[in-house]
Amino acid sequence: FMYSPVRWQHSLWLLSSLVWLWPSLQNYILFTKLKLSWNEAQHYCRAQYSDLATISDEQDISRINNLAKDWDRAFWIGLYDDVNSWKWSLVGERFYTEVGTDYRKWQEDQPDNAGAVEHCVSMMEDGLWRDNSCTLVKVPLICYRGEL
Ligand SMILES: [Ca+2]
Repeated sequence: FMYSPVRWQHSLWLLSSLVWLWPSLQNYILFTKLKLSWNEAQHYCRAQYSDLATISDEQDISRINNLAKDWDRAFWIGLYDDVNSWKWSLVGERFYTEVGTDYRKWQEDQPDNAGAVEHCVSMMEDGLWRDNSCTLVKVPLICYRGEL
């Protein structure tokens, strides 16, 4: 048996680089154990990552569906209503594809602003979106991590 410190060091270095690279490749982070209001969810994502998830095309949808495939309930995304129009919580053109900020994937008959209190958007188990009360509904969330 020959102990090879150089080889061991090399493997360690390789491993730590992988661990370091992995999170930066994962742009969406789903938190299934938290149940927060939309504003709490926004605060949580802004404190730890970039913001609540922005979704700007079909590719984003399929990435999130992959991430959430074992998850069958609603979670907050970054879309909210400032009364006049829907907006993404995450600000900055560089985060958006050529589709821009206009991409939407509503459930049938949504958004309906039921009770005139639904100003925040969640993604449902079918992958489609609906507007909900920002404060009455407490669900998990999906954050977005922008490239540094
Ligand atoms: Ca609704």
